[in-house]
Amino acid sequence: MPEDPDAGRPTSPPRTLPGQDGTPTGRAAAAAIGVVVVVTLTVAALLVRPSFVTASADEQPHAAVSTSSVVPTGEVTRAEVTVDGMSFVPNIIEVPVGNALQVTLVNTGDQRHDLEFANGATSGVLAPGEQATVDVGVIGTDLAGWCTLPGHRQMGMVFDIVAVGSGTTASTDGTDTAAGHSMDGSMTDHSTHGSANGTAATTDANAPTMAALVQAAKDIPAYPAELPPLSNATEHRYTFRVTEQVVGVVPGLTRAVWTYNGTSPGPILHGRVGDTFHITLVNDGTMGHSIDFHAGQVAPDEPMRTIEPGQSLEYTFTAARSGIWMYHCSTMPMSSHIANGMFGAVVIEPDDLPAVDHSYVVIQSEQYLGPDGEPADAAKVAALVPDVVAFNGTAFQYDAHPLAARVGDRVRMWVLDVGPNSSLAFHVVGTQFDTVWSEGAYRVLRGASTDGRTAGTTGAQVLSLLPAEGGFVEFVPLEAGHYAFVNHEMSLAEKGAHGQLAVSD
Ligand SMILES: [Cu+2]
Repeated sequence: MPEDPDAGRPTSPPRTLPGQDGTPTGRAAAAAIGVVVVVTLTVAALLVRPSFVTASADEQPHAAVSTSSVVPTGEVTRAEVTVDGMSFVPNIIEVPVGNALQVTLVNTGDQRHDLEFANGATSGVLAPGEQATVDVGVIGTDLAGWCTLPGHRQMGMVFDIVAVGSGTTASTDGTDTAAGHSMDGSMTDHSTHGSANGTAATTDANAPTMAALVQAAKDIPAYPAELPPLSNATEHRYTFRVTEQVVGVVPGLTRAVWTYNGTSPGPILHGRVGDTFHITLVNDGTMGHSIDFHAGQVAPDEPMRTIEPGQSLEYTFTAARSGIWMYHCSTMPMSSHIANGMFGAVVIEPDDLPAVDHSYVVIQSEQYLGPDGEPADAAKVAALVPDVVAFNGTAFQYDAHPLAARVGDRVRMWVLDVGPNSSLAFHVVGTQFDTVWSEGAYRVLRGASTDGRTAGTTGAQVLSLLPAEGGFVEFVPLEAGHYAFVNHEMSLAEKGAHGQLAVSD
Protein backbone atom coordinates (compact mmCIF):
# COMPACT_ATOMS: atom_id res chain seq x y z
CA MET A 1 0.00 0.00 0.00
CA PRO A 2 1.13 3.55 -0.42
CA GLU A 3 3.33 4.96 2.32
CA ASP A 4 1.19 8.07 2.33
CA PRO A 5 -1.79 7.30 4.53
CA ASP A 6 -3.82 9.89 2.70
CA ALA A 7 -3.16 8.37 -0.68
CA GLY A 8 -6.31 7.25 -2.36
CA ARG A 9 -8.62 9.26 -0.18
CA PRO A 10 -11.17 11.42 -1.93
CA THR A 11 -10.51 15.10 -1.91
CA SER A 12 -13.08 17.82 -1.90
CA PRO A 13 -13.25 19.72 -5.14
CA PRO A 14 -12.36 23.38 -4.78
CA ARG A 15 -15.40 25.57 -4.32
CA THR A 16 -15.36 29.17 -5.26
CA LEU A 17 -18.31 31.44 -4.71
CA PRO A 18 -18.95 34.23 -7.22
CA GLY A 19 -16.91 37.26 -6.30
CA GLN A 20 -14.45 35.32 -4.16
CA ASP A 21 -11.96 35.05 -6.96
CA GLY A 22 -11.15 38.74 -6.69
CA THR A 23 -13.29 39.82 -9.60
CA PRO A 24 -14.51 43.40 -9.14
CA THR A 25 -18.22 43.52 -8.59
CA GLY A 26 -20.81 46.29 -8.66
CA ARG A 27 -23.46 47.01 -6.00
CA ALA A 28 -26.17 45.00 -7.72
CA ALA A 29 -23.82 42.11 -8.22
CA ALA A 30 -22.72 42.31 -4.58
CA ALA A 31 -26.34 42.10 -3.47
CA ALA A 32 -26.88 39.07 -5.66
CA ILE A 33 -23.78 37.44 -4.26
CA GLY A 34 -25.08 38.03 -0.78
CA VAL A 35 -28.21 36.13 -1.64
CA VAL A 36 -26.20 33.29 -3.10
CA VAL A 37 -24.06 33.09 0.00
CA VAL A 38 -27.07 33.07 2.30
CA VAL A 39 -28.80 30.38 0.31
CA THR A 40 -25.68 28.29 0.16
CA LEU A 41 -25.03 28.53 3.89
CA THR A 42 -28.64 27.71 4.70
CA VAL A 43 -28.59 24.64 2.55
CA ALA A 44 -25.20 23.63 3.92
CA ALA A 45 -26.62 23.82 7.43
CA LEU A 46 -29.41 21.50 6.37
CA LEU A 47 -26.93 19.13 4.83
CA VAL A 48 -25.02 18.39 8.00
CA ARG A 49 -28.20 17.32 9.73
CA PRO A 50 -27.82 13.57 9.99
CA SER A 51 -31.42 12.95 9.00
CA PHE A 52 -30.96 14.78 5.78
CA VAL A 53 -27.68 13.11 4.95
CA THR A 54 -29.06 9.69 5.68
CA ALA A 55 -32.21 10.26 3.70
CA SER A 56 -30.27 11.41 0.68
CA ALA A 57 -28.19 8.26 0.45
CA ASP A 58 -28.60 4.96 2.18
CA GLU A 59 -31.85 4.92 4.06
CA GLN A 60 -34.03 5.78 1.11
CA PRO A 61 -31.81 4.85 -1.80
CA HIS A 62 -34.57 4.56 -4.33
CA ALA A 63 -35.71 8.10 -3.72
CA ALA A 64 -32.59 9.19 -5.51
CA VAL A 65 -33.88 7.94 -8.82
CA SER A 66 -37.57 8.15 -8.13
CA THR A 67 -39.18 9.13 -11.36
CA SER A 68 -42.23 10.44 -9.52
CA SER A 69 -40.34 13.55 -8.47
CA VAL A 70 -38.13 13.94 -11.52
CA VAL A 71 -39.12 14.83 -15.04
CA PRO A 72 -36.82 12.85 -17.34
CA THR A 73 -35.12 15.05 -19.90
CA GLY A 74 -34.61 12.20 -22.32
CA GLU A 75 -30.90 13.00 -22.30
CA VAL A 76 -28.18 10.52 -21.33
CA THR A 77 -25.02 11.52 -19.47
CA ARG A 78 -22.12 9.12 -20.00
CA ALA A 79 -19.01 9.00 -17.83
CA GLU A 80 -15.90 6.83 -17.87
CA VAL A 81 -14.32 6.01 -14.52
CA THR A 82 -10.93 4.36 -14.02
CA VAL A 83 -9.10 3.09 -10.93
CA ASP A 84 -5.88 4.48 -9.50
CA GLY A 85 -4.71 2.56 -6.42
CA MET A 86 -7.69 2.68 -4.10
CA SER A 87 -9.49 5.58 -5.79
CA PHE A 88 -11.97 6.05 -8.56
CA VAL A 89 -10.88 8.60 -11.16
CA PRO A 90 -12.82 10.80 -11.28
CA ASN A 91 -14.55 10.23 -7.96
CA ILE A 92 -17.20 12.89 -8.39
CA ILE A 93 -19.31 13.83 -11.41
CA GLU A 94 -22.09 16.31 -12.03
CA VAL A 95 -25.23 15.17 -13.81
CA PRO A 96 -28.14 17.41 -14.85
CA VAL A 97 -31.27 16.49 -12.94
CA GLY A 98 -33.53 14.38 -15.11
CA ASN A 99 -30.75 12.93 -17.23
CA ALA A 100 -30.20 9.20 -17.35
CA LEU A 101 -26.67 8.26 -16.32
CA GLN A 102 -24.43 5.54 -17.70
CA VAL A 103 -21.10 5.01 -15.95
CA THR A 104 -18.46 2.84 -17.59
CA LEU A 105 -16.01 1.50 -15.01
CA VAL A 106 -12.64 0.49 -16.46
CA ASN A 107 -10.64 -1.41 -13.87
CA THR A 108 -7.17 -0.01 -14.42
CA GLY A 109 -6.18 -1.13 -10.91
CA ASP A 110 -4.12 -4.12 -9.84
CA GLN A 111 -6.90 -6.08 -8.14
CA ARG A 112 -10.64 -6.71 -8.35
CA HIS A 113 -13.09 -3.88 -7.83
CA ASP A 114 -16.69 -2.98 -8.45
CA LEU A 115 -18.78 0.18 -8.35
CA GLU A 116 -22.16 -0.05 -6.70
CA PHE A 117 -24.57 2.83 -6.17
CA ALA A 118 -26.94 3.43 -3.30
CA ASN A 119 -29.88 2.62 -5.57
CA GLY A 120 -28.47 -0.87 -6.17
CA ALA A 121 -27.07 -0.30 -9.65
CA THR A 122 -23.73 -2.10 -9.92
CA SER A 123 -20.96 -2.89 -12.34
CA GLY A 124 -20.42 -6.32 -10.81
CA VAL A 125 -16.92 -7.36 -9.78
CA LEU A 126 -14.32 -6.63 -12.44
CA ALA A 127 -10.87 -8.21 -12.68
CA PRO A 128 -7.96 -5.94 -13.62
CA GLY A 129 -8.35 -4.89 -17.24
CA GLU A 130 -12.07 -5.59 -17.38
CA GLN A 131 -14.79 -2.99 -17.83
CA ALA A 132 -18.55 -2.73 -17.53
CA THR A 133 -21.20 -0.08 -18.02
CA VAL A 134 -23.72 0.64 -15.27
CA ASP A 135 -27.16 2.03 -16.04
CA VAL A 136 -27.58 4.15 -12.96
CA GLY A 137 -31.03 5.42 -13.97
CA VAL A 138 -32.57 8.89 -14.12
CA ILE A 139 -30.79 11.19 -11.67
CA GLY A 140 -33.09 13.06 -9.32
CA THR A 141 -30.77 13.96 -6.45
CA ASP A 142 -27.25 13.23 -5.33
CA LEU A 143 -26.29 9.58 -5.23
CA ALA A 144 -23.36 7.87 -3.55
CA GLY A 145 -21.40 4.91 -4.88
CA TRP A 146 -18.55 2.78 -3.62
CA CYS A 147 -16.52 -0.40 -4.13
CA THR A 148 -18.05 -3.27 -2.13
CA LEU A 149 -14.91 -5.41 -1.84
CA PRO A 150 -13.92 -5.81 1.81
CA GLY A 151 -12.26 -2.69 3.16
CA HIS A 152 -12.09 -0.88 -0.17
CA ARG A 153 -14.76 1.68 0.68
CA GLN A 154 -12.91 2.63 3.86
CA MET A 155 -9.71 3.02 1.87
CA GLY A 156 -11.39 5.72 -0.19
CA MET A 157 -13.10 3.92 -3.07
CA VAL A 158 -16.17 6.14 -2.97
CA PHE A 159 -17.90 7.91 -5.81
CA ASP A 160 -20.35 10.79 -5.84
CA ILE A 161 -22.96 11.78 -8.35
CA VAL A 162 -23.95 15.40 -7.92
CA ALA A 163 -27.33 16.32 -9.34
CA VAL A 164 -27.26 19.82 -10.83
CA GLY A 165 -29.83 22.19 -12.29
CA SER A 166 -33.61 22.26 -12.09
CA GLY A 167 -33.88 24.20 -8.84
CA THR A 168 -37.61 23.60 -8.72
CA THR A 169 -37.28 19.84 -8.41
CA ALA A 170 -38.24 18.56 -5.01
CA SER A 171 -36.82 15.40 -3.52
CA THR A 172 -39.11 12.99 -1.74
CA ASP A 173 -38.32 14.33 1.69
CA GLY A 174 -39.47 17.76 0.65
CA THR A 175 -36.05 19.35 0.97
CA ASP A 176 -35.01 21.80 -1.67
CA THR A 177 -32.50 20.23 -4.02
CA ALA A 178 -31.27 23.35 -5.72
CA ALA A 179 -27.92 23.04 -7.39
CA GLY A 180 -25.10 24.18 -5.15
CA HIS A 181 -25.84 22.19 -2.04
CA SER A 182 -24.66 18.96 -3.45
CA MET A 183 -20.95 19.17 -2.86
CA ASP A 184 -21.44 19.64 0.86
CA GLY A 185 -23.92 16.83 1.01
CA SER A 186 -21.67 14.44 -0.80
CA MET A 187 -18.64 15.21 1.30
CA THR A 188 -20.59 15.00 4.54
CA ASP A 189 -21.93 11.68 3.39
CA HIS A 190 -18.59 9.91 3.50
CA SER A 191 -18.13 10.14 7.21
CA THR A 192 -21.54 8.75 7.94
CA HIS A 193 -21.31 5.56 5.93
CA GLY A 194 -21.11 2.22 7.62
CA SER A 195 -19.00 -0.84 6.91
CA ALA A 196 -17.32 -2.02 3.76
CA ASN A 197 -20.26 -3.85 2.37
CA GLY A 198 -22.64 -0.99 2.61
CA THR A 199 -24.27 -2.37 5.72
CA ALA A 200 -24.67 -0.41 8.89
CA ALA A 201 -21.63 -0.16 11.14
CA THR A 202 -21.60 -2.93 13.70
CA THR A 203 -19.26 -1.48 16.28
CA ASP A 204 -21.66 -2.21 19.11
CA ALA A 205 -22.73 -5.66 18.00
CA ASN A 206 -21.28 -9.11 17.60
CA ALA A 207 -18.61 -8.94 20.29
CA PRO A 208 -18.79 -12.35 21.95
CA THR A 209 -18.37 -12.68 25.68
CA MET A 210 -15.24 -14.15 27.23
CA ALA A 211 -17.32 -17.05 28.55
CA ALA A 212 -18.68 -17.82 25.09
CA LEU A 213 -15.18 -17.70 23.56
CA VAL A 214 -13.74 -19.99 26.26
CA GLN A 215 -16.57 -22.46 25.73
CA ALA A 216 -16.22 -22.35 21.94
CA ALA A 217 -12.48 -23.09 22.16
CA LYS A 218 -13.23 -26.39 23.89
CA ASP A 219 -15.17 -27.62 20.87
CA ILE A 220 -12.35 -27.41 18.35
CA PRO A 221 -8.81 -28.85 18.34
CA ALA A 222 -6.02 -26.41 19.12
CA TYR A 223 -3.59 -25.10 16.52
CA PRO A 224 -0.32 -27.02 17.13
CA ALA A 225 1.94 -24.65 19.07
CA GLU A 226 5.05 -26.89 18.97
CA LEU A 227 7.81 -25.43 16.79
CA PRO A 228 8.21 -27.89 13.88
CA PRO A 229 11.57 -29.70 14.18
CA LEU A 230 14.57 -28.55 12.16
CA SER A 231 15.49 -30.70 9.21
CA ASN A 232 18.94 -31.02 7.63
CA ALA A 233 17.69 -29.42 4.46
CA THR A 234 19.08 -26.07 3.44
CA GLU A 235 16.56 -25.67 0.60
CA HIS A 236 12.90 -25.63 1.61
CA ARG A 237 10.00 -25.90 -0.86
CA TYR A 238 6.40 -25.11 -0.04
CA THR A 239 3.18 -24.49 -1.87
CA PHE A 240 0.92 -21.95 -0.19
CA ARG A 241 -2.69 -22.13 -1.40
CA VAL A 242 -4.90 -19.18 -0.59
CA THR A 243 -8.48 -20.16 0.20
CA GLU A 244 -11.46 -18.33 1.61
CA GLN A 245 -13.89 -20.05 3.94
CA VAL A 246 -16.23 -19.53 6.87
CA VAL A 247 -15.35 -20.60 10.42
CA GLY A 248 -17.23 -20.47 13.69
CA VAL A 249 -16.45 -17.86 16.33
CA VAL A 250 -19.07 -18.73 18.94
CA PRO A 251 -22.39 -20.57 18.52
CA GLY A 252 -24.57 -18.48 16.23
CA LEU A 253 -21.72 -16.39 14.83
CA THR A 254 -19.33 -17.26 12.02
CA ARG A 255 -16.80 -15.20 10.14
CA ALA A 256 -15.18 -15.39 6.74
CA VAL A 257 -11.45 -16.12 6.90
CA TRP A 258 -8.81 -15.94 4.19
CA THR A 259 -5.95 -18.36 4.77
CA TYR A 260 -2.70 -19.86 3.56
CA ASN A 261 -3.20 -23.64 3.33
CA GLY A 262 -6.47 -23.50 5.19
CA THR A 263 -5.26 -22.43 8.62
CA SER A 264 -4.68 -19.17 10.40
CA PRO A 265 -1.84 -18.80 11.21
CA GLY A 266 -0.58 -20.40 8.01
CA PRO A 267 2.24 -22.98 8.11
CA ILE A 268 5.07 -22.26 10.56
CA LEU A 269 8.37 -22.59 8.70
CA HIS A 270 11.60 -23.39 10.52
CA GLY A 271 15.16 -23.13 9.26
CA ARG A 272 18.69 -21.94 9.86
CA VAL A 273 20.56 -18.85 8.86
CA GLY A 274 21.53 -19.23 5.21
CA ASP A 275 18.65 -21.51 4.23
CA THR A 276 16.74 -20.79 1.03
CA PHE A 277 12.96 -21.00 0.83
CA HIS A 278 11.08 -21.54 -2.44
CA ILE A 279 7.40 -20.71 -2.11
CA THR A 280 4.79 -21.26 -4.79
CA LEU A 281 1.81 -19.07 -4.00
CA VAL A 282 -1.46 -20.24 -5.57
CA ASN A 283 -4.57 -18.07 -5.36
CA ASP A 284 -7.61 -20.34 -5.02
CA GLY A 285 -9.68 -17.49 -3.61
CA THR A 286 -12.20 -15.13 -5.19
CA MET A 287 -10.21 -11.89 -4.98
CA GLY A 288 -6.63 -10.72 -5.36
CA HIS A 289 -4.09 -11.88 -2.74
CA SER A 290 -0.32 -11.85 -2.25
CA ILE A 291 2.43 -12.64 0.26
CA ASP A 292 5.29 -10.76 1.89
CA PHE A 293 7.98 -12.70 3.81
CA HIS A 294 9.86 -10.52 6.27
CA ALA A 295 12.43 -13.36 6.58
CA GLY A 296 14.07 -12.44 3.28
CA GLN A 297 15.27 -9.41 1.38
CA VAL A 298 13.86 -9.07 -2.12
CA ALA A 299 12.64 -6.28 -4.37
CA PRO A 300 8.92 -6.34 -3.58
CA ASP A 301 7.69 -5.59 -7.11
CA GLU A 302 7.40 -9.10 -8.54
CA PRO A 303 7.26 -11.60 -5.65
CA MET A 304 4.91 -9.49 -3.51
CA ARG A 305 2.57 -8.54 -6.33
CA THR A 306 -1.13 -9.24 -6.04
CA ILE A 307 -2.27 -12.18 -8.13
CA GLU A 308 -5.74 -12.84 -9.42
CA PRO A 309 -7.83 -15.92 -8.56
CA GLY A 310 -6.43 -18.92 -10.45
CA GLN A 311 -2.96 -17.43 -10.79
CA SER A 312 0.27 -18.41 -9.05
CA LEU A 313 3.73 -16.97 -8.52
CA GLU A 314 7.15 -18.08 -7.29
CA TYR A 315 8.72 -16.36 -4.30
CA THR A 316 12.29 -17.29 -3.33
CA PHE A 317 14.25 -15.83 -0.46
CA THR A 318 17.36 -16.69 1.51
CA ALA A 319 17.14 -16.24 5.27
CA ALA A 320 20.31 -14.29 6.03
CA ARG A 321 19.36 -13.36 9.59
CA SER A 322 17.81 -15.07 12.57
CA GLY A 323 14.46 -14.18 14.05
CA ILE A 324 10.81 -15.08 14.14
CA TRP A 325 9.73 -13.31 11.00
CA MET A 326 6.20 -12.44 10.01
CA TYR A 327 4.66 -13.24 6.66
CA HIS A 328 1.37 -11.81 5.51
CA CYS A 329 -0.81 -10.86 2.58
CA SER A 330 0.14 -7.42 1.33
CA THR A 331 -2.87 -6.75 -0.88
CA MET A 332 -4.73 -3.57 0.01
CA PRO A 333 -6.21 -3.01 2.43
CA MET A 334 -3.54 -4.96 4.26
CA SER A 335 -5.25 -4.37 7.60
CA SER A 336 -8.26 -6.36 6.42
CA HIS A 337 -6.28 -9.13 4.71
CA ILE A 338 -4.23 -9.68 7.88
CA ALA A 339 -7.26 -9.37 10.18
CA ASN A 340 -9.01 -11.97 8.03
CA GLY A 341 -6.29 -14.52 8.73
CA MET A 342 -3.53 -14.11 6.15
CA PHE A 343 -0.40 -14.33 8.32
CA GLY A 344 2.17 -16.73 9.68
CA ALA A 345 5.75 -17.08 10.90
CA VAL A 346 9.17 -18.17 9.69
CA VAL A 347 11.50 -19.11 12.57
CA ILE A 348 15.19 -18.78 11.71
CA GLU A 349 17.26 -19.86 14.70
CA PRO A 350 20.28 -17.88 15.83
CA ASP A 351 23.47 -19.93 15.40
CA ASP A 352 24.34 -22.12 18.39
CA LEU A 353 20.90 -21.80 19.93
CA PRO A 354 20.94 -24.35 22.79
CA ALA A 355 18.47 -27.23 22.78
CA VAL A 356 15.58 -26.89 25.23
CA ASP A 357 12.90 -29.25 26.53
CA HIS A 358 9.99 -27.46 24.81
CA SER A 359 9.81 -24.92 22.00
CA TYR A 360 6.42 -23.34 21.44
CA VAL A 361 5.28 -20.68 18.98
CA VAL A 362 2.69 -18.09 20.00
CA ILE A 363 1.38 -15.64 17.40
CA GLN A 364 -0.99 -12.89 18.44
CA SER A 365 -3.59 -11.52 16.03
CA GLU A 366 -6.81 -9.52 16.19
CA GLN A 367 -10.31 -10.18 14.91
CA TYR A 368 -12.83 -7.48 14.04
CA LEU A 369 -16.17 -9.18 13.66
CA GLY A 370 -18.65 -8.22 10.98
CA PRO A 371 -22.11 -9.67 10.44
CA ASP A 372 -22.48 -13.44 10.53
CA GLY A 373 -20.43 -15.08 7.78
CA GLU A 374 -18.74 -11.85 6.71
CA PRO A 375 -15.05 -10.89 6.81
CA ALA A 376 -13.60 -8.31 9.19
CA ASP A 377 -15.61 -5.15 9.69
CA ALA A 378 -13.37 -2.56 8.06
CA ALA A 379 -14.77 0.28 10.17
CA LYS A 380 -13.76 -1.57 13.34
CA VAL A 381 -10.33 -2.29 11.85
CA ALA A 382 -9.87 1.39 11.10
CA ALA A 383 -10.97 2.27 14.64
CA LEU A 384 -8.33 -0.14 16.07
CA VAL A 385 -10.91 -1.79 18.32
CA PRO A 386 -10.79 -5.59 17.99
CA ASP A 387 -13.61 -7.79 19.27
CA VAL A 388 -11.31 -10.77 19.74
CA VAL A 389 -7.55 -11.13 20.26
CA ALA A 390 -6.13 -14.58 19.70
CA PHE A 391 -3.00 -16.65 20.22
CA ASN A 392 -2.48 -18.81 17.12
CA GLY A 393 -5.77 -17.80 15.57
CA THR A 394 -8.34 -18.80 18.20
CA ALA A 395 -9.14 -16.99 21.43
CA PHE A 396 -8.46 -18.91 24.66
CA GLN A 397 -7.64 -22.14 22.81
CA TYR A 398 -4.73 -22.99 25.12
CA ASP A 399 -6.95 -22.50 28.13
CA ALA A 400 -9.20 -25.16 26.63
CA HIS A 401 -6.21 -27.28 25.51
CA PRO A 402 -3.20 -26.28 27.68
CA LEU A 403 0.39 -26.59 26.54
CA ALA A 404 2.47 -28.97 28.65
CA ALA A 405 5.79 -29.08 30.51
CA ARG A 406 7.30 -30.74 33.59
CA VAL A 407 8.83 -29.15 36.67
CA GLY A 408 12.42 -28.18 35.89
CA ASP A 409 11.96 -28.23 32.11
CA ARG A 410 13.44 -25.37 30.15
CA VAL A 411 10.62 -23.84 28.08
CA ARG A 412 11.27 -21.57 25.14
CA MET A 413 8.34 -19.62 23.70
CA TRP A 414 8.77 -17.92 20.33
CA VAL A 415 6.37 -14.99 20.22
CA LEU A 416 5.25 -12.89 17.26
CA ASP A 417 2.73 -10.09 17.05
CA VAL A 418 1.13 -9.97 13.60
CA GLY A 419 -1.43 -7.34 14.56
CA PRO A 420 -2.57 -5.85 12.35
CA ASN A 421 -2.80 -3.13 14.98
CA SER A 422 -2.41 -4.13 18.63
CA SER A 423 0.76 -4.56 20.66
CA LEU A 424 1.69 -7.44 22.94
CA ALA A 425 3.14 -7.39 26.45
CA PHE A 426 3.89 -11.11 26.71
CA HIS A 427 4.02 -12.39 30.27
CA VAL A 428 3.90 -15.86 31.84
CA VAL A 429 2.24 -15.72 35.25
CA GLY A 430 4.33 -17.29 38.02
CA THR A 431 7.61 -17.25 36.12
CA GLN A 432 10.51 -14.94 35.42
CA PHE A 433 12.28 -14.99 32.09
CA ASP A 434 15.99 -15.72 32.51
CA THR A 435 16.48 -15.21 28.77
CA VAL A 436 14.79 -12.72 26.46
CA TRP A 437 15.69 -12.37 22.81
CA SER A 438 13.87 -9.62 20.94
CA GLU A 439 14.25 -8.52 17.33
CA GLY A 440 17.76 -9.83 16.83
CA ALA A 441 19.34 -9.28 20.22
CA TYR A 442 19.47 -10.78 23.69
CA ARG A 443 18.02 -8.38 26.22
CA VAL A 444 18.61 -10.90 28.99
CA LEU A 445 20.82 -13.99 28.67
CA ARG A 446 21.12 -16.53 31.44
CA GLY A 447 24.60 -16.94 32.85
CA ALA A 448 25.84 -13.89 31.01
CA SER A 449 25.91 -10.19 31.61
CA THR A 450 27.20 -7.05 30.08
CA ASP A 451 28.69 -5.58 33.24
CA GLY A 452 30.44 -8.70 34.59
CA ARG A 453 28.70 -8.53 37.97
CA THR A 454 25.10 -9.60 37.45
CA ALA A 455 25.48 -12.96 35.75
CA GLY A 456 22.57 -15.21 36.59
CA THR A 457 20.69 -12.65 38.63
CA THR A 458 18.94 -10.60 35.94
CA GLY A 459 15.55 -11.40 34.54
CA ALA A 460 12.48 -10.00 32.84
CA GLN A 461 8.73 -10.17 33.26
CA VAL A 462 7.58 -9.11 29.80
CA LEU A 463 8.61 -9.45 26.18
CA SER A 464 7.06 -6.36 24.62
CA LEU A 465 6.27 -6.43 20.93
CA LEU A 466 4.74 -3.98 18.50
CA PRO A 467 3.00 -5.34 15.40
CA ALA A 468 5.45 -7.35 13.23
CA GLU A 469 7.99 -7.66 16.06
CA GLY A 470 9.04 -11.02 17.45
CA GLY A 471 11.41 -12.79 19.78
CA PHE A 472 11.59 -15.57 22.32
CA VAL A 473 11.62 -16.02 26.08
CA GLU A 474 12.94 -18.86 28.24
CA PHE A 475 11.98 -19.90 31.74
CA VAL A 476 12.04 -22.92 34.02
CA PRO A 477 8.89 -23.58 36.07
CA LEU A 478 9.92 -24.59 39.59
CA GLU A 479 6.62 -26.04 40.79
CA ALA A 480 3.74 -28.00 39.32
CA GLY A 481 0.72 -25.87 38.47
CA HIS A 482 -1.13 -23.92 35.84
CA TYR A 483 0.84 -21.02 34.41
CA ALA A 484 -1.17 -18.53 32.37
CA PHE A 485 0.58 -16.86 29.45
CA VAL A 486 -1.06 -13.57 28.61
CA ASN A 487 -0.95 -10.26 26.88
CA HIS A 488 -0.51 -8.08 29.97
CA GLU A 489 -2.53 -5.40 28.23
CA MET A 490 -5.30 -6.94 30.25
CA SER A 491 -8.25 -5.88 28.10
CA LEU A 492 -6.65 -7.74 25.21
CA ALA A 493 -6.05 -10.80 27.39
CA GLU A 494 -9.73 -10.72 28.29
CA LYS A 495 -10.58 -10.66 24.58
CA GLY A 496 -8.71 -13.94 24.12
CA ALA A 497 -4.93 -13.32 24.21
CA HIS A 498 -4.60 -15.77 27.04
CA GLY A 499 -3.53 -19.39 27.37
CA GLN A 500 -2.21 -21.89 29.85
CA LEU A 501 0.92 -23.97 30.38
CA ALA A 502 0.14 -26.98 32.53
CA VAL A 503 3.24 -28.03 34.49
CA SER A 504 3.28 -31.49 36.05
CA ASP A 505 5.72 -33.20 38.45
CU1 LIG B 1 -5.04 -11.34 0.82
